[in-house]
Amino acid sequence: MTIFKFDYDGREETDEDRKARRKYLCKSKAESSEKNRKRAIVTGITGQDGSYLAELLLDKGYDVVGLKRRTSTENHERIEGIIENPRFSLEEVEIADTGSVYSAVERHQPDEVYNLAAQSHVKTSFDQPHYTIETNTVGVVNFLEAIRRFKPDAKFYQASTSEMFGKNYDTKFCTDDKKNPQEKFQDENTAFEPQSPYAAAKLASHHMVRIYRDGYGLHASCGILFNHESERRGEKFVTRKITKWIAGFKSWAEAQGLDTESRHFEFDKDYIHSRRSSYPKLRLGNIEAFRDWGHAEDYVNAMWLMLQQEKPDDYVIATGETYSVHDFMVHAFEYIDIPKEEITNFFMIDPEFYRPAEVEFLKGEPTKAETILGWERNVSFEQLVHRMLESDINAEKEKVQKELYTS
Ligand code: NAP
Ligand code: F7E
Repeated sequence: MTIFKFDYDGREETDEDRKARRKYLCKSKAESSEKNRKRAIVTGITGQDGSYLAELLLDKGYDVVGLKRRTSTENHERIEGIIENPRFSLEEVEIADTGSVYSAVERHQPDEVYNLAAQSHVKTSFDQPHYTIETNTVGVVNFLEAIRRFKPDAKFYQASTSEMFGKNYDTKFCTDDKKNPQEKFQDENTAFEPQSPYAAAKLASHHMVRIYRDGYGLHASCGILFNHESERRGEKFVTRKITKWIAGFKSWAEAQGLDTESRHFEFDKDYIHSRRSSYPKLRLGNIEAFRDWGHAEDYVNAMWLMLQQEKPDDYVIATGETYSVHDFMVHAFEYIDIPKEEITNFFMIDPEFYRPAEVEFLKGEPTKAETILGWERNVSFEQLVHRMLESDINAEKEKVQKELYTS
């Protein structure tokens, strides 16, 4: 760095001197604000949560290093909005590869590390258990070790999951009323009983984080996040599968001349039923499973809040409401004016989508996060369903427009 001395040997400051002094002061101000900026590493940057979290951190003034694994073609759709941001950089790191994880932590000396990368699909974990353990457990140990060795004061966030509760739940008022889902819940004290390789791998990591926190004093926290969805949700998860199907169906119906200009189209239902064979039905597995669904934007804020606490800890992040997959479908179909009584005409059960073991019921109790972190959710269940549908319907419209222009 050039050192300017604002000492002109007794002579008056010239215009040239003044310009040089201003330039120096501006530069040193920029350098010092760069030094004061927090640096975060975010793994799983190309995923749903990684993209929302990176946006949040950039808004808060962080430098963000996004880690992605090597892919043969680019998959930057979710990070298109931030990729040009000068405070954002992208780097290839396979999290199960110890050397590349160590190197990233050693070189970047992060203040905060958010580990969101994972093989995140529960059904896939039954088909690929080894790979799931490699990514979801070995990958986490790699980061814990890297932080312990190269940046022990870095704060660490681990993406734990409600899937770890598996079959287990607690009940309010000790009634154990199985018929009333509102009586049942899971919170930080509920015992874990994982039902899939995905959940078992995440639970092993959950314990490893606690061990590094207690054993080495790392500031390492786990968010036990219940299902959270969004317009950016992966297409193999049930909510997005439903909203994408509905958008595709609506677009098809419109192409048949069955829609009006308005969002809520009217159509001759008998006609649609008779023609429906030309549009494949939505195929689903267990539609009786209950989930606690929130919006990912609200949930990434909880991740950040956890790392701003003086003490590391684990927190349940959830809405406190639960709906079945069937309920989700009812709300989603209603959006395009297909009433509850009629939806059976539009989907079918396909055993291919059943899992060897299922988690039947999830409903989180987020009181600890609300009290200690001051966390709150802003997007209701209805808003979540509508936002996902609106986004998929708009995407379908754009697709049709493009096809029109290119044909
Ligand atoms: P997601 O959309 O599936 O994103 C997962 C990310 O991990 C993707 O960027 C993926 O890269 C990356 N990844 C996968 N394997 C990797 C590897 N071996 N090395 C490096 N990167 C790898 O998942 P999400 O919904 O954002 O969830 C984020 C985290 O929260 C995950 O750990 C998930 O298990 C956990 N979680 C999610 C929920 C939920 O409801 N969304 C609830 C609880 C916990 P590609 O883009 O190349 O595939
Ligand atoms: O399934 C049932 C399925 O795959 C939800 C991940 O983000 O949340 C997610 O895991 C429910 C299950 O999410 C289909 O059997 C019925 O009961 O959307 P999902 P998930 O398994 O709850 C947790 C918290 C995570 O941590 C995970 O990373 O829906 N279901 N029919 C179906 N599920 C899928 N995928 N496809 C179907 O056709």
